Amino acid sequence: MARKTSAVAGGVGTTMPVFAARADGGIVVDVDGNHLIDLGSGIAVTSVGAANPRVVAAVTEQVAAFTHTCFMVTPYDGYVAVAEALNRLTPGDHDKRSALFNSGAEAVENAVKIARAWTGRDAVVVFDHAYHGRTNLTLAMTAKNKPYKHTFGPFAPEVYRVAGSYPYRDGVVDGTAAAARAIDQIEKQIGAENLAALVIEPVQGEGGFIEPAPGFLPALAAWCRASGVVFVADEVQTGFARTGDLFACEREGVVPDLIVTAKGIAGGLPLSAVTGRAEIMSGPHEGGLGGTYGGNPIACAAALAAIETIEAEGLVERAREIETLVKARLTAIQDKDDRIGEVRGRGAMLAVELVRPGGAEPDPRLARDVAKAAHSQGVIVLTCGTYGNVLRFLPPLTIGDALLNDAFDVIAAAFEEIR
Ligand code: PLZ
Repeated sequence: MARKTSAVAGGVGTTMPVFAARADGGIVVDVDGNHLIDLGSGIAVTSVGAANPRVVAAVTEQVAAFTHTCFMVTPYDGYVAVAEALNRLTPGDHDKRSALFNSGAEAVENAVKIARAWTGRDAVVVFDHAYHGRTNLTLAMTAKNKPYKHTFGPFAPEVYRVAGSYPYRDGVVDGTAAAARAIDQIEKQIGAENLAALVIEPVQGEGGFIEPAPGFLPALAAWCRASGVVFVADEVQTGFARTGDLFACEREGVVPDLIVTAKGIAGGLPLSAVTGRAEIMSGPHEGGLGGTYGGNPIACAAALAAIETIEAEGLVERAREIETLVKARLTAIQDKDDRIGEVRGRGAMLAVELVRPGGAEPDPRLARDVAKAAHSQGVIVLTCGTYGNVLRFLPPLTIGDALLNDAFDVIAAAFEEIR
């Protein structure tokens, strides 16, 4: 940590002062030989594990063959195979195309470019509590000031924020009513004819693991279709089995025009994608989309292995089993503790929102203290939320029940101790 402090820019923070030596199967081993239980998956990335044998073999083979040629110079099969897999697996059976990039933020930026090229319109709608990345355009799309936006403006124009759906806090349990509120704001303040894209996380991630009220997403998607607005699902955090569906949009049968994926797509290697309707994806002129490393062959090999693992090992079903186990543990804690305002989430994307007893006032200090206590007992947990008062749980889908139960014993004890 001393070397980190003197070598690494101070703006780059770490959750724990622990350096990893090895990781897999829900365990991170640190350089001192301590074993930590991983309920973070590197922020929802290593869903198939952090050293999945299929991924390791595929990457090893590819790295020995060639590391890079640049797909825009001399293409290679892996990129095309990943595009085919994405076109096959993402919601909807219409004709699709995909383009590959490096990070979630880069893919979100490209989804906006594609939507603007297709519609000839400028405006982009995003929601309260949204998180879409840390590049300039995606910072404009991200809601929270600190730590993301503070001192880093000015931000890209033509990004408009409207009310979302947060049943625990806004009390609107009818998703169509919440959608009507957002649509009214859009029509009054922007005008559908000026709107290129509506970009939404089907379950909000960094903003607090917020599931919208049922009906919210379908109503927005229907309005977009009727208005010629490109409906973009940001499934960077929710995608690839994380929520107990391959993609979170599937839960309500929503078929996005464009879907943005990253994180869980490639077993820990940096890869992201935009997949969508063939006609929309073909809007930009040839050469208009790209980047030196986008769809790097090693990352593509990893993605094909990760996708094979998700399908072969039934990880969608496993995410649902994790939900059952973890929700039971969390509601057992909540039954004895009125500081847990809500237990929520889907699959292996679960959270508790912490509040002051007897009300709903956010308690970020409790979230920090419980996380710290868990860390000191060797359990990696993360916090999130606009108010910093949400503890979130994102175990790898390959973790076993025994480790999960060990971890939630620690978390239950932390709630008992911290009063
Ligand atoms: N869209 C929905 O969750 C990344 C960010 C961590 P990148 N979330 C973790 C941090 O503090 O930087 C994310 C996301 C959603 C986009 C992104 C951006 O993905 O790969 O981090 O660029």
